[in-house]
Amino acid sequence: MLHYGAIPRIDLATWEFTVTGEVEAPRRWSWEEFTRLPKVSVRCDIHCVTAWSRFDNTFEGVAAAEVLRGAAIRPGAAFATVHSYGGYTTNLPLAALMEDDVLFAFTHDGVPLTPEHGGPCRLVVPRLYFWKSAKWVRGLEVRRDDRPGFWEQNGYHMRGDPWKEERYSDPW
Ligand SMILES: Nc1nc2c(c(=O)[nH]1)N[C@H]1C(S)=C(S)[C@@H](COP(=O)(O)O)O[C@H]1N2
Ligand SMILES: [Mo]
Repeated sequence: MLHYGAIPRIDLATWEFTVTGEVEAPRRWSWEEFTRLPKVSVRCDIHCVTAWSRFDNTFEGVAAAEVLRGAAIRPGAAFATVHSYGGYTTNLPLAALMEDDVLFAFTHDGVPLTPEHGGPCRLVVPRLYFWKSAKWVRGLEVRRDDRPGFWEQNGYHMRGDPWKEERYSDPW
């Protein structure tokens, strides 16, 4: 499964990225502002939950920790919902999002992300299964509770660590 639904049409003139929810200082950037933030480059392997992996990728963009810097996360908030254009969501612990290899990427192996692969901007979380790496991102919502995202509501694991093979949630 590469993505659910159609590739959303995104106009850079109206693109925005927001940080909302349990923060004292909500943030909002235009494309021009967002792409002027300090950049990082991350080299990683990626693992889809349905068995395939893609080795040795280089992504460049803005570190998730940089995006959250200055937002003043409220005490008690420990999770985030990532929101995408098109309606996709996924949930992550803030601690996983703050790892230094997590970024909102604009390029893959030196070229701008294609719409198919999440362009203009996608999340990349190398240490978790790739469904957590939301394509076409438009913002982060900081939360106190761990609200399941799109796949997580449909049986995928809340955490998704490939090394622990956290693919699907246990039925209960
Ligand atoms: N917005 C959005 N992001 C998404 C998905 C999706 O359905 N919608 N699918 C996820 C899944 S299951 C995978 S495996 C990867 C695929 O990324 P790729 O198309 O760049 O290989 O995107 C993830 N990000
Ligand atoms: Mo996937």
